[in-house]
Amino acid sequence: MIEKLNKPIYVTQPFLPPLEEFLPYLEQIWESKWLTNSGPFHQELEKKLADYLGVGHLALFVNGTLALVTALQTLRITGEVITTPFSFVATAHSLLWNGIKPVFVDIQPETFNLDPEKIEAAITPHTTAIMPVHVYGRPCDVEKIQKIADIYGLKVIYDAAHAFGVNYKSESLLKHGDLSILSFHATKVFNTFEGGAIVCPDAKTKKRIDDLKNFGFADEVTVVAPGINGKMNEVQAAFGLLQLKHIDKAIARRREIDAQYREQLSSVTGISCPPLPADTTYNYSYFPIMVEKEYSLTREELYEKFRQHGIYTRRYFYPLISEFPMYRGLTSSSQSNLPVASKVADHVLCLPIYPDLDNESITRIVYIIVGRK
Ligand code: T4K
Repeated sequence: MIEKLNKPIYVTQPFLPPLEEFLPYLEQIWESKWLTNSGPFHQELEKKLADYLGVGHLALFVNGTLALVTALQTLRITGEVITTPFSFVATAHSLLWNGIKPVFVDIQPETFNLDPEKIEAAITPHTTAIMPVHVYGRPCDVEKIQKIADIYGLKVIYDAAHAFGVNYKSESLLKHGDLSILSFHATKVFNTFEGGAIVCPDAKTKKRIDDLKNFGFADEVTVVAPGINGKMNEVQAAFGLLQLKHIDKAIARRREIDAQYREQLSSVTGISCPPLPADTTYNYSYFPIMVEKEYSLTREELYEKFRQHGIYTRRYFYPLISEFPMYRGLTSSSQSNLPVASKVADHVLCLPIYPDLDNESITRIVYIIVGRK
């Protein structure tokens, strides 16, 4: 028991199926000697994931960042792209990697996502696309964003790194926009150690994506673009197939944890849990709380207190992307342009949530917040 109490608790832990279930996959790889470049497990995972997620087509990637970089190249995006400062830095980095200027727009206080009401004012003759993020897997206002994109002739690429398996109004959230990208990093709801994907609507787009992630090769002798090496290998793909068998159970446990936190934190003054998103089948990928000024500690003090007790919560996403050196010189990075994002980044704290988190650990975490420790 004492040992358990001293064990560090991280914001997340990857879900790992029993090792013995993975060995037969490895044996097949050893047998076939097919290690990468669209092997049999890769092909099977693309089909099974498209089915599971309820999307038309899906191209696997070695990670979510290269999926983002390639998504922009797929649609030949240039100039300026409107995006959010409240995300993981890879979102904006994918723009810089393509020589595109990010234009930051503020977020909504309820969803933490790009505020559609503020998008139009940021559009210039150089704007070619909008790159919103479904932060924590909570849906963006997809209808309003699409309406603006249609009026101004802009593409929409969703960074859906957190939105694996999320349905909105009974349909996959990943169907919105021109493309969506997923991350299958170890810290995500569905992981392939490292990994990612682009979700696209038709076979022709998938062919272009497949070419771009394979150096631009369209066939053995034709290179159509300066593509990257973004291919997922067979070990990752095999692991993904095994994960898929366990994913519903894993999400169900996340849902239980989410419900326990909500119940146990409901009456703590100054701590608020953003309500579950409406019309959404959620994946419970993160559990953010807002540490308000009515709480007995500041967000930083609570974060430190957790650390002293061996609990490693995270301030996702503090600092804002717009505050990093390569972005802070942009006009759109000024704090006066991003008041909501700045406030959220200063008050949010993500509590541990992952399938193996046990009830004792949840109690340990809640005790720290309610001040019994
Ligand atoms: N867009 C968005 C919106 C994203 O959030 C991300 C990634 C991307 C794009 C890019 O996708 P990828 O290229 O990564 O596929 C983590 C992840 O590295 C990153 O994938 C993720 N977002 C981001 C939100 O979180 P860190 O710096 O917080 O990771 P780290 O190493 O501190 O891990 C957090 C905790 O997880 C650790 O304290 C312990 C636990 N952990 C981590 C790893 C890697 C494990 O238990 N086992 C592990 O193997 O960025």
